Amino acid sequence: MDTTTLSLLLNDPNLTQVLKAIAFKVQNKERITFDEGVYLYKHAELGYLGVLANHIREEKHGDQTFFNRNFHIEPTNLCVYDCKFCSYSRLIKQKEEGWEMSVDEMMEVLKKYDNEPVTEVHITGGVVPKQNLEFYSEFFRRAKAHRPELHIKALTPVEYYYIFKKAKLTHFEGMKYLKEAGLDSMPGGGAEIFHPEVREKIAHDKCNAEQWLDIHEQAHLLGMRTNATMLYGHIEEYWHRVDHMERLRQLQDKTGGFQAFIPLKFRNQNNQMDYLPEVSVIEDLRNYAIARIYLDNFEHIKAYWAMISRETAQLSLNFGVDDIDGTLDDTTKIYSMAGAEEQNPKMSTQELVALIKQVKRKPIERDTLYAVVTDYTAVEFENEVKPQYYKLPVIN
Ligand code: V47
Ligand code: SF4
Repeated sequence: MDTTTLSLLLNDPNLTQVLKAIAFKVQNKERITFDEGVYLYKHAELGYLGVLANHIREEKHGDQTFFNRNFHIEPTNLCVYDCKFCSYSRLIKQKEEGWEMSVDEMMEVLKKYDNEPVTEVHITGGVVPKQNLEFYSEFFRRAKAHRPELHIKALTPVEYYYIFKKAKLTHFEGMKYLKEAGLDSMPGGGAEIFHPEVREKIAHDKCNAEQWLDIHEQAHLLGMRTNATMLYGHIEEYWHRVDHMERLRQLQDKTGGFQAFIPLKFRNQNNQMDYLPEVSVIEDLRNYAIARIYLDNFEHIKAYWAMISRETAQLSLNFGVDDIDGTLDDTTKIYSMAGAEEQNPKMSTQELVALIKQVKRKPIERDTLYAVVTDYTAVEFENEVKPQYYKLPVIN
């Protein structure tokens, strides 16, 4: 455990009083305040944040680095909403550019993985009237009947709010109905930035913060585990990020139902906010680290490699991250459309393991609920695989 580096930091005479007080809090496992969170964003440099976040990460998980074997189904890329940052959806009126799957078509995608050792299907996409409560309950029932052990992590409060309202159900009734149909857990999407000052500018017509949080709360009450995301690096200010994490921290105190926090870097291609520059990798790492420090009641901080690149995912493991999501298998279009480096994100288990081992961490395949499936620390593959990067730096 990295206590020496933290002790060295605590004795650094150049630290401001506030940074020193925060470091002591981390050492004593005390919670930092809203103002201290904002102070970190404004004043803390990368090295300092890395020491604190890595200390917390190693206290919680040692060198263990989690991933799972999953695939995505994106039932539609049409959407009734108009989020300004979204590169993925086509408004309903541009229907010719979109797809909208039937339950049979979704089952066909699911069945492609019949002989693959995947443990999770992650379902997310746009919001359309036809994909309603009955549509999803039929799909969940058929998916469970076909492959009972496959974990269904599906949809977000954005879809649920729309679906339950049309079905005239409360959030609790709707979640209960879908849980009984086979829904196991909920991914973290749709959170964006909670504060209305930002939300009204980037995602004005979908569920608001209170509705998003309430649907998660009802899911937690029903015993489901869920994730939470934050879309950062666009028009928000630092205090909006802290406000976002504060709301999550409060709900987590109440229910304990969140598993992972996943910061999502705003990517600026093919959307209505393409005039904004993207933030730097340094800012990405600072953000992971501050999330690790602020969200003391979240077990896991996840870096979504398909979005931030394999190299940044490797680096993030020293800045509080302990999970890099899954193998994906080429089934998600959300990030390639938004400008992420990889057009068809896909990594074999062997490649993921090599990526984690290269930065001297322990690769652990987990299921959705973080039960260990395989510890790859001592596993040697027959044919050595080197981490593959989508591009190599050009040196002139
Ligand atoms: O809610 C949309 C984001 C999210 C852009 O829970 C964008 O395990 C960046 O939530 N730039 C969906 N981000 C993806 C998501 C997710 C991903 C991986 C794992 C999990 C999990 C959840 O994608 C949306 C939105 O915040 N998004 N457009 C964009 N231009
Ligand atoms: Fe629709 Fe989701 Fe895109 Fe918003 S982010 S427009 S809700 S698909």
